Formats: sequence, structure tokens, C-alpha cells
Amino acid sequence: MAAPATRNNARRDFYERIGGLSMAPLWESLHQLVPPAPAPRYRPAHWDYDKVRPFLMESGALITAKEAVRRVLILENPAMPGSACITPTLYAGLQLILPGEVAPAHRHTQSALRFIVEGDGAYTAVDGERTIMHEGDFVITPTWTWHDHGNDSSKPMVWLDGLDIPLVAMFNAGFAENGESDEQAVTTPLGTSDARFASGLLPVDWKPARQTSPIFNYPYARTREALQGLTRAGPPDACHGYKLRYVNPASGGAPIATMGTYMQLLPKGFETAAYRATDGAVFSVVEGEGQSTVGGEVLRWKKRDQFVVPSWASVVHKARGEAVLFSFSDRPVQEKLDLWREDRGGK
Ligand code: GTQ
Repeated sequence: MAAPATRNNARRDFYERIGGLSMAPLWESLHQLVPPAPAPRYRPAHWDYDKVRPFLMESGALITAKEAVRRVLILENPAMPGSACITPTLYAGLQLILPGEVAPAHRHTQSALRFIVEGDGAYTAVDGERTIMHEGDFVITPTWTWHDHGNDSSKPMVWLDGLDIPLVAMFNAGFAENGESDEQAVTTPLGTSDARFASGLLPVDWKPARQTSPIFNYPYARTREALQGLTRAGPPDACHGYKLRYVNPASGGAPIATMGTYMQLLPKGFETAAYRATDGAVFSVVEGEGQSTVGGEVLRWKKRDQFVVPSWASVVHKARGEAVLFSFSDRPVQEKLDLWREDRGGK
């Protein structure tokens, strides 16, 4: 072998020459390409609603929902500037609809979830049926379904948008169309999907045509009742407190194929055992206040705040009073691909 300097020069020269053929030496990047454990290049982050809300309201005076199509302030991971991503696979934003406004009908292959942060009484329409939204409701607009949003109430309405935009972009599978009118025609009476699918019953001859849930609003009143019931039924899980996942009743899978959604209750003063999983997750605080220590960083949160926990970062949640947290992640995708892992630290 030649002396190190000569050898390094020879290698650099070699890399340059093969670069001309669009080739590169694997041995220079193998450890990065196949890391011994996840080494995410994004960070924990927290958005304080008291700081965010004035800007949201200011955006309401700058542009109408109609002109903007969707008046949203994107929550971008501070370690991924310009990406419009909150994690490498997920998009999140806060959408504002003022009284009397309509966000016009369109459809796209990206799936969306809405988690209602503030306000009551606005609607989302999905493929001809409307649902009225209340704080804490979880609403889906599945892939390629027509959707428009409108606010017939007297107060601003704010929700967290979660979309699989980065995943769809990675596959180059994005398509979108605008509707012919701002508001799509209502063809199905209010409450139909709820009546047909949300009571542990299904229409007798109904067969699912896709992975998406036939329920498109999972109201907070029911979710809260379920959590409350759990607290009476047994002790909390060491890592999660009382945690439920939203489900497509026709399949047992996630309501949206690409995003898992969860709601958890942390009893007063409860501190979770250290936990990590390969799905990075976006949280929205529904009730209470507390803190999460994420990879050693302390995020202090309260009702209506949003925060993000990266893949494989160790997380410990601590509630001051009783607290309720909504979250979403790409876990169903990782599970489909046999990739999802968790580390409960023995608990
Ligand atoms: O409501 O359709 O935050 O298409 C980003 C893209 C919301 C929506 C977003 C969208 C939407």
C-alpha cells in the first residue's frame, strides 16, 4: 500500500473520475446509509399556542381563505428549513377559517387529518357529506376525496392539519384537482356516515373498497368518554398512561392508511417511563399542562400547544394536572413495511 497522503490523493482522484459516470464509493458513506440505529436529522420542537395565535389571526387579515385556498401556517421542523415538513414523512400546519369563509373544494392523493384546536361549528365536507366539527374532534379527508371547509359559526375556527405530503412526494404519486364550485353539492344528510359505521355495526352488505375508514369524524365527546372509562378499568400503562388508537371499524387498521392517530390520558401528576419508537410523532395538547423530556430536551406544554417527538428519541411525559394528548405518526406505514420498532426500556 502507498503512503497515506498518496493513497488519499489517489482515492480522491478516483472518486472524481467515477463521479463523471454518476457513480460514488459506498465505503465513504456506508455507516450513514445503514446506521446502527436511527439517527434522525430533525429535532424536537414545540409551538406555544399563545405565541402562534396572534400570527394566525394576523394572517386572517392578510388573505381570505378563498384566495389562499387553504389559509395555513405550516409548522416546519426547525432542523429542516424550507422543507415544509415537521418530520421527514409528515406535514403539519394550523389552518384558520373565519366566520362566513369557505376553503374551496379540491381533491388530492395526499390524505389529511384535521384535529380541532379552537372553535366549534365549522364544517368539513367529504365526498358529498358534511360534518360539524368541535374542539378535540378528529376528522379525516382520505386520499382523492373531494373536500371543502366552511365556517357558519360566529367565531374563528383553528385546526391542526396533518398530511402525508412528504411521503407522497417521495413516491412522486401526487395528483390534485380543483372542484367546479367552491362548495361541493351536499348529497348525503348530516350524520349518515356516523349512523352507518360508528356504532359497532355496518350496513349488512357493505364491503370496504379501500383501506380508508368509512367514518370521517371521530368526535371528542366519545373519545373522552372512552378514556375516562379506561381510568376506571385498570392501572395506566407505564409508558403511555391510558392510550387508545383510532381505528377503521371495517378493518381494525388505522383510519388513514398512511397516518396513525392516537389519544392518551395522563393522570394527574403521572410521569411515563422512558419510551422510544421508530415513528416520529406530532402531538396536540387537548387538555391540561405538563412537560415532555425528548432526547434530553424539556418541552413545556399546555392546552392547544403542538410539539414533535423525533424517531427513536427517548420521551418521558409528565402531566401537572390530568392531561390529554392527541398525536399522529407514520406508524401504520412502518408496520406495513415490517419496520416499526419500540423500546419500552423494560416496562
Ligand atoms: O385542507 O386540503 O394544510 O391540501 C395543506 C394542504 C391543508 C387541505 C393543508 C391541503 C390542505
